[in-house]
Amino acid sequence: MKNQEILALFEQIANVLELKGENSFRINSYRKAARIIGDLTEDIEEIAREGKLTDIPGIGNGTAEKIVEYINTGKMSKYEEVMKGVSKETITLMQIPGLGPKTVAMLNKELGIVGLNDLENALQEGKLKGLFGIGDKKIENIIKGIGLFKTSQQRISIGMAYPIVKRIMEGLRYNPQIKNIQTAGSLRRMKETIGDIDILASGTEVTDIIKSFVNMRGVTQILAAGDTKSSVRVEEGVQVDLRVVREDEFGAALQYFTGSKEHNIRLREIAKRKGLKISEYGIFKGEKKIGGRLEEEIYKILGMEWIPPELRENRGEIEVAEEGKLPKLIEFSDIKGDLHDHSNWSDGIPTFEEMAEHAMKMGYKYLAVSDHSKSLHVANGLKDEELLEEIEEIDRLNKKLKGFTLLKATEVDIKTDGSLDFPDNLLEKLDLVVASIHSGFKQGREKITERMIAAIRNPYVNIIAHPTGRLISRREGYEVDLDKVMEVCVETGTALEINCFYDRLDLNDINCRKAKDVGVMIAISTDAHHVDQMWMIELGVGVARRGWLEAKDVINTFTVDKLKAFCMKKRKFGYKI
Ligand code: DGT
Ligand code: CA
Ligand code: CA
Ligand code: ZN
Repeated sequence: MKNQEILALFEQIANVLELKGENSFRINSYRKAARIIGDLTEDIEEIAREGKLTDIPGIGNGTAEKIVEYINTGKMSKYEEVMKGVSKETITLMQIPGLGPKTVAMLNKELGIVGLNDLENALQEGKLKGLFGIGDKKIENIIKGIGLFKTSQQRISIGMAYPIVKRIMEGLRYNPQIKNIQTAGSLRRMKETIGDIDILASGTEVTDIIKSFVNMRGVTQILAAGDTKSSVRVEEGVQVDLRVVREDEFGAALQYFTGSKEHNIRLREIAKRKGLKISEYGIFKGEKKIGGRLEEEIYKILGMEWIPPELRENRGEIEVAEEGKLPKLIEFSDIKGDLHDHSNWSDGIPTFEEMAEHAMKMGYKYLAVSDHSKSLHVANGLKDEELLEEIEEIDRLNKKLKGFTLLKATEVDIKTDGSLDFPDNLLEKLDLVVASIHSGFKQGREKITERMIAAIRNPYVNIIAHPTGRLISRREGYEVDLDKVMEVCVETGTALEINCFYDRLDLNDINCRKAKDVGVMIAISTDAHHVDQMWMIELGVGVARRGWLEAKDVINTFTVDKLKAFCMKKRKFGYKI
């Protein structure tokens, strides 16, 4: 169905004509045509085939000819003619929310602005103010529009993509025409940032499926709507691609569109060596299709185990799968509790009761209350006596809870000199101690490494939280020698955290794999400040899986007794000077 493509062409023609200052009658006729096509419920190709385009009220001979030309040749000469002499940069400018063709034309005439760079410079130099029709409010809107446009061009964190996908899948899941639906691309591989969201569906009524996709709640722009593929932009700025394939090709397409590209290239080489061919349509021996309905078939026919999507980065997974020795990756259902959470005693929102209740709902057996320590004033860190009160309060509540334990914990600050923010005789009273760096980021690699190692050597410290301090797309993190840190972690029985908060995901996948290789235990924790953030554990499990981790590598898969024993063991034996 080409309705959306044709609509977009007419809209673009109208915009460029307006930019060029053509008379408004012609411009309006293209806008009108675009609107009429947008309202059609039938496939425009079908109508054209029957020669009935001019039967549509508002579509004249000239418009009909252009539609037919596009359907037959894939080109529209009027469009190409109109676009002549207009730079891509200028077209981009018109895509910025708040900037229409008229404003862009005026900016070009008055200030010689051609593209985004020029516009940003002019804004910075305050040149826009005072131009015709441009007041403070308009300038504010343009700045906001540029921001929105830029985020729409960037990669987003997987934690931002996740809720969007959830909403989309929920919207489409109940469409009876869809047989099968799955996410693909970097999202299915749980990569920490996502360029665009890929969704794959199968079903027979392709046109209807695509129509319900482009009409979904949250769609702000239709980028393309073809016969089997459609791309839209949603209100959060990210692009979403939907491909609809045949039922018997679903597995092959899922394999292909999950990627990564590097993984797929390697698989195709292996197929070739075996005299086979794989594509998004199936796996073939000569002309004969020998599989493709299920993704598993592709891997099986190629002589290897099915490879979980998170491993598909061509980092050795194919060779290991050929030997049949892939790890049994950790799953959410292996997780028995969350070991880093904040309550309303420091800078969190929930009460202990609310935390426990939500944790039980998630199927957990325990949850650590790890509020901040006194030096972290911005986070309302607990004073010594407040920690003591917190401990008493948790003890009281635990007596009431059945089959569930709130663990007495803290996120104690590692101060700039490497000492901890609470004395040992306080830490001793806790079940579990999480320690982390929140200050002195610029101290340099050697000093920071020393600080962290000093904390790891404390017999009460069990977990180092967000070990590198990075914030995705916002902050690099401090410099730290993780090899050295890991060495001391192994020696002392101290775990490193995968902080699941969507903008941290720290440790990352590569460092997790390194940790596993040298024998460091991992904790997967959310750092939730609100119960509605506890779902992010799924993001951390994704990172762990990308780091090849199994349940046995992760301390919060342990039973509460085993976990407590893990912590006590360090106090008794693990501390070496
Ligand atoms: P992204 O969107 O940048 O986060 O990364 P992906 O991996 O989702 O990439 P995307 O959306 O461009 O394409 C989805 C998948 O489709 C990709 O992982 C593998 C497959 N694919 C796309 N283009 C090619 C290609 O040219 N060759 C191969 N082998 N696979 C491709
Ligand atoms: Ca993608
Ligand atoms: Ca894509
Ligand atoms: Zn925290």
